[in-house]
Amino acid sequence: MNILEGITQVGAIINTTRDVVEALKPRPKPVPLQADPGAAEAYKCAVRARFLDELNRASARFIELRDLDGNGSLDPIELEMGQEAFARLDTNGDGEISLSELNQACLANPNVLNGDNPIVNV
Ligand SMILES: [Ca+2]
Ligand SMILES: [Ca+2]
Repeated sequence: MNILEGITQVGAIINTTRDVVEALKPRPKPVPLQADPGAAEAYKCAVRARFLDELNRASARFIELRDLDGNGSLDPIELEMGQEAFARLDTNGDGEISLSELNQACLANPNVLNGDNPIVNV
């Protein structure tokens, strides 16, 4: 081995040692991802707002389809339901189911708009 080869080998050993030392350096531990409570709450609010918006549109459409006299609300005949069941939905007792009352009924029973006689089971 001549001097030049010796220097090259020493240089390679130094480089390898440097790489090993670098690889063995302690690394900062990754910070575990944590849920941002503010973001989670904002997401929940957005989902609820969208749900309520969809519910409101579905209820409005339901009333539109059944509102035979066009007064914007539903009476027992338009709903095809008995007085007892109707009275449970008619929370203000005015003899009509408003959009708000229908929304409340749907929130209490998500299946309220299903089927041919939708509010029977409320
Ligand atoms: Ca009506
Ligand atoms: Ca009412």
